[in-house]
Amino acid sequence: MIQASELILNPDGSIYHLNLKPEHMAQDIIFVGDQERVEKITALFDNIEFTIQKREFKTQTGIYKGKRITVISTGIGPDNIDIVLNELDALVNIDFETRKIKDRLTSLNIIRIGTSGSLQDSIPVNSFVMSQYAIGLDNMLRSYCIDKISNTEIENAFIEQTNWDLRKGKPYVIPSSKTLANRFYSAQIHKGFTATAGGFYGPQGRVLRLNIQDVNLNRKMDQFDYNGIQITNLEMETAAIYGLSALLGHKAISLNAIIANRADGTFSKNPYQTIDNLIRYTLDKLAK
Ligand code: R1P
Repeated sequence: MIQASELILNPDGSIYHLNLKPEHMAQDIIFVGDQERVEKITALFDNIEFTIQKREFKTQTGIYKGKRITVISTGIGPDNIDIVLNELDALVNIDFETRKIKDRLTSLNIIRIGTSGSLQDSIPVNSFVMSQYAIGLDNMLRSYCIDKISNTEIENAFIEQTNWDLRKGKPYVIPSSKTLANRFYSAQIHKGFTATAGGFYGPQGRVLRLNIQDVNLNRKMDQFDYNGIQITNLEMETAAIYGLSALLGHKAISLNAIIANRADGTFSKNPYQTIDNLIRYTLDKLAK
């Protein structure tokens, strides 16, 4: 039995941070960072059956072209992904009455629609990247037992090629779900290797007033090559989503709207249009 201090439920029986009960969730779940993006997606739905928000976690469940979908905002960063994925998994795989893990486990489909910065000249602003792999630079996942799911060879190549300082923790590399990658790929999307940072400024090499530990990291990441695999883009959630999904038995794919290009210094003139295009692309693939 899982103790009350470990699996925390609200007085109405909903899970602690997300405020959701099991019946509120669909099996197909879209993650976005920004809570305002939730309604941009559900505005395209045929109907919305449920809405709730607590902190940055806004959830809506409804029907798009006959398919029941939940959209949830995760806020920013891998630490939030730890909360969202553990609580979503608890909602489907732990019996809240008995506080025991269910005998039959449910596997969720998780699709992230995020914004991201490209590291390659060849991936310009306003394009889409589907993360085939992700490398977590943030350490969150290292609290779990990840040896069976992480790719040590690519991790070691990254550490060597970027002269990574292990005092920052050991990066972890996790693939997407192959099933979802096949489902969401088309010729209009770049296949990518996404780097997930644990912060927006220093951890992504941005210098405002503080000196950073490695000012050349983005350039070295941009030049990284492992048997032809190059790092395409930087954001803040994908590796954590892939890692926890793999550990918990869920399928995950991350789709990125490229709104900045860190290689040539450009920023999209119409980022909202690019995100809107990716939303429509994703919903149509999901409804098929
Ligand atoms: C940073 O501005 C945020 O934007 C990106 C990053 O991953 C981070 O969450 O994604 P979202 O637009 O989905 O939030």
